[in-house]
Amino acid sequence: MGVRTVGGRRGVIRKYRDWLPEIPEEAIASLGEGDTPLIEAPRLSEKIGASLYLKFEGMNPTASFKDRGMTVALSRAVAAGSRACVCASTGNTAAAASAYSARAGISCFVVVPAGKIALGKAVQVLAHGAKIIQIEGNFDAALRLSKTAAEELGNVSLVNSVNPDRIEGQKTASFEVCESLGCPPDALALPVGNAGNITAYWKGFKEWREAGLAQAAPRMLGFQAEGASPLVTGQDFESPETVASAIRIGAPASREGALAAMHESGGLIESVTDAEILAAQEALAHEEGVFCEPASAAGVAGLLKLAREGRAPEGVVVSVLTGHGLKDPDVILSRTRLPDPIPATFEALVESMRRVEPAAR
Ligand code: AN7
Repeated sequence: MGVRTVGGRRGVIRKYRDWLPEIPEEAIASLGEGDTPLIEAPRLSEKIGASLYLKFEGMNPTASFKDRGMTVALSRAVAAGSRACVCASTGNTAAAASAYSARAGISCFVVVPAGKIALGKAVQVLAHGAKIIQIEGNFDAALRLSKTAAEELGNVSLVNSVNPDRIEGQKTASFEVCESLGCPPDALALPVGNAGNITAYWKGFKEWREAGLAQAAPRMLGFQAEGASPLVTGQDFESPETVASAIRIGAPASREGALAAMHESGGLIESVTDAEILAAQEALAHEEGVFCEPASAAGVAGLLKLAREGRAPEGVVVSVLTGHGLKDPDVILSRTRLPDPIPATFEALVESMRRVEPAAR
């Protein structure tokens, strides 16, 4: 029998079995992913002029949305007899592949751009005992190498989102959004890097509608970081650059899926600057109490930009917060720091509390 979680979250395979490719019970590798909260965001709603909800995917077992696709990919790899998996990653795919490989009992190789993945994600890979290979090249080079490795070496599954099982698992997030709201939202805003997630959400919303569970599907609003925005400019980026390391991708593998989602839904794919991303990350943390990593704030950054330009969507809007803020401590520590210690006296405490600033800047 597949390894179960008992009580609480069932995991997306057991929850949405009929919507997914066939997976034998004994092959299921799950950590109870999915069922993440949809959190109201009243203060940001006011700024945007719509009812904004945050789908907080940082609440998954490895703290990013990747777990939804990885449970399906690893379970199917095990069912097919794979002895190992390989992936390229800007960090979160690596963390999820490492955890689900450990759960599935197979080896895991992750290929990453040297020095370019956030600290928390690298630590996760090391903790799970996966093999991390740092290359002197960017994500796009890592993906090319990983594909070739999977093709040339026997029994090694590629678990990037070019693997359709990843998209199948990730589409379950749209089902949850529809179930939580009772209907699809009017618009869904999310960050776009390799473009697997926007492809998966759109597939999920279409299937929900085709099954007769809803009449409509949301407008898909994708946002790339300006320094890594090939879907906006129409040109691949040879040296993508952004503070949002998760979406530092110059040649998205699921380009077609992303463009189809935009066109078919009457949506858009635009870019936001690093400054806008960091401001949105801070607004989410300071004003709504939700701490996500920089890339995950791109959707809210985009909505705030559209609002400033008088183009914000109306009605119910969901923004997907793809990963947890603890993944990338450096980005916070580069802007703020812990204050110096004070003497352990009441006077010093009061004096310190009187100072206006909440933390040293
Ligand atoms: C937090 O881990 O590509 O558009 O290798 O980690 O589906 O690529 C991560 C992507 C958004 C973009 N937010 O999703 C990887 C990787 C976070 C992410 C994205 C990523 P896609």
